[in-house]
Amino acid sequence: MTKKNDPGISCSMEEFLGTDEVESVTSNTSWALKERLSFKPPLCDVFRQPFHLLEDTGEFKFHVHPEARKHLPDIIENVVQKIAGNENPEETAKQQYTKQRNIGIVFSGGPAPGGHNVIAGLYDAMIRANPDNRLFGFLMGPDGILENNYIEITADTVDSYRNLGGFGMIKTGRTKIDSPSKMKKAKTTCLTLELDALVIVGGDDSNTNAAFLAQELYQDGVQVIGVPKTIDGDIQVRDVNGNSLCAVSFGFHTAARAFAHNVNNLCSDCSSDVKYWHICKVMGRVASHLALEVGLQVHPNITLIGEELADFIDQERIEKAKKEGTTDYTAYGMTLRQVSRLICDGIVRRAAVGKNYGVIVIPEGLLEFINEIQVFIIKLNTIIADYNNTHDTDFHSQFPTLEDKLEYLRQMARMSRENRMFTVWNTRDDDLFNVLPDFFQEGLLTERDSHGNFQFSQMETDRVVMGLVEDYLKMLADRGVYKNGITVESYRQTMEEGGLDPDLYGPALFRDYKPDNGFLLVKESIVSVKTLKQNLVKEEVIDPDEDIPKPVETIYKQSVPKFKTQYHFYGYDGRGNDPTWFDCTYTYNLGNNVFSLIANGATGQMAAIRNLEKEFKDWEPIGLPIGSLMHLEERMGKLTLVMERALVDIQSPAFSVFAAKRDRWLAATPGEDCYRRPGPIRYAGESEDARPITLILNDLGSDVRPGDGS
Ligand code: FBP
Repeated sequence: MTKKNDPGISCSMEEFLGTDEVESVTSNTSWALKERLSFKPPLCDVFRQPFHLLEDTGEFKFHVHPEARKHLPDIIENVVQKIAGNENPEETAKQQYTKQRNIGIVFSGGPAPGGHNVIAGLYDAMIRANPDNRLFGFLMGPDGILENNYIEITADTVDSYRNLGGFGMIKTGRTKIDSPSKMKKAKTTCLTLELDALVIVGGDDSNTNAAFLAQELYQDGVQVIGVPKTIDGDIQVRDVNGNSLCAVSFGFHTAARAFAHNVNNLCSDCSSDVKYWHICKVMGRVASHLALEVGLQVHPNITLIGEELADFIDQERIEKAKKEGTTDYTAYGMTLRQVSRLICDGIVRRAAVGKNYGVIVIPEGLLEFINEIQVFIIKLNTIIADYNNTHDTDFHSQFPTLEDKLEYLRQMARMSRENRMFTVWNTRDDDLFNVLPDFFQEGLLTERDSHGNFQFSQMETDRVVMGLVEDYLKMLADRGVYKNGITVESYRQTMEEGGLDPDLYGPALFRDYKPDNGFLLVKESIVSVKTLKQNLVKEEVIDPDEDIPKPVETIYKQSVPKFKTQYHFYGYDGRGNDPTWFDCTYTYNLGNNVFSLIANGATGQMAAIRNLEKEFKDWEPIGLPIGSLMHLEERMGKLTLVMERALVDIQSPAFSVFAAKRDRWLAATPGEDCYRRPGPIRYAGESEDARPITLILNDLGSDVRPGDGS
């Protein structure tokens, strides 16, 4: 390589491209990469000891499901185990701990920042115990196990992925090992590779798989350990007494921080050009944990939390039904229309103080919590299935267009009204359904998958909600309710510059005209130039044959809001982000934890860290019995044993703080907005955001009684 030493001497493009300087500035190895690769996450004290043992604690209890007891007999008696240091074990224990092992590891499901550090932590711990230990990484997720497709993970492989995001080292996939034939294939691979242990890094379904594999491979002596991964943050474990044992899965913090940083950038943007509402859909298949964390990190003007909407009770409907001597079973859970009204209310209030812009956060899984959507899906599933069962042709061929399908539904609703007979589809269903935008109606009426299930992931949740918002805002604008507030100063300046007396026109133009009001709102009855003139004439500030004075028209035009939106989706970007300090450290310790569990013979356990909600010095590595965390859930139409997923607890301190502060964060008052700058992701050194805010608040408020307003 040549060096272009003298900038004064010209050279050919070919020579220029061959210089060291060009090579260096365009190299794949950025300074950020070098820094990340060399970062050493701190280890929990216990992992500084050369050996570890597992202490069974009788401290934590679970309600074990009888089905789990029946299907997982060899691992169901597992308990919570603490990893304890053991400086000087007996010789046999030492030999057992350090014996040569073959370990397999697989990533399962969507990527989550920190996965590579699980591998790094496991690798470092196993090499410390015995340099001959071997680690095999199954490629492309569980398919790698089924097809015996793997790489051997070496020191060089590990060193080139330390502290990096993604699952690039061995990739991932969503295949489930959920049938006897797949179980058999998995077993064959484990035995062929002479694995002592298999590590499954995944979400609720993958950890469920880990438990069943642990049972399957028990007699063969292959241990199976799970690791809690998912950006959705819905792997959270508490015992029956509410003790938190795993506050969050890894990857959540990074994804939330990445989303928060980007959402905050939009807060800066919208409060600068003051013309857009930025609509931010954030990932999270069902639970709204990510949306809540983004809300707490950034204070966007409006953040929706699905779990809260499902919990809503419409008192008005209940009272009305009571008066009529009936019960309204549909008064529980918010409807889409109510959600859109809620958003509109915020938009209108902000516009009134001159803020016709803002940021709205909508969780990806929102529709799961909207009662009527669930009801529609169930009803339409039934209607389509019934039609197909009783006719020679199928529903979609018979009614190919949306209009055909709607007409069929209308007929059903008419039948229920005219004949006063019970049909699955009644007039109220039809009314509610017709409020939905076409594309959403079409989505709900599309063909079901092979199991007859509706695919939520195909819905554009944000556009569904905002479509209704736009319609309603238009209505509010037509009614004169949605208006831009005008500052008193700008009103007076415009009028005086035009040679008009502001105090003469003020009472005719504005509701509650007071010169010392911060913002003035044009009267509701003024919704057009025509109605403006009518008002001015009525208030006798101009004659009927006089034109509207230019400054007055200018003020009116300024009061008419334009609702302009920009849509953003935050999901894959945050999921692929390099991990935060929290996730780097959490996962590196999880990897170490996995080795301690394996070296002590554990199987059917999930590696976890207790006290994640506290400072790092309090973190406590533990093993959790996966079998005890299972319950029955409907999957593909049948009840199945799965690890329980945690939704946002609307009684939790974190949610309560959010709920108490959100009106302030809407900032529908004159003056500055309340946006918070979380800053970009950090990984070196502790900082104020060393943990998710949700965790910090839940810890701070752990002694506060729910509903205690004092
Ligand atoms: P995991 O639960 O497998 O970690 O994945 C979660 C997730 O990132 C969700 O937030 C999102 O809805 C989904 O994956 C997207 O899945 P896909 O990668 O198949 O598009």
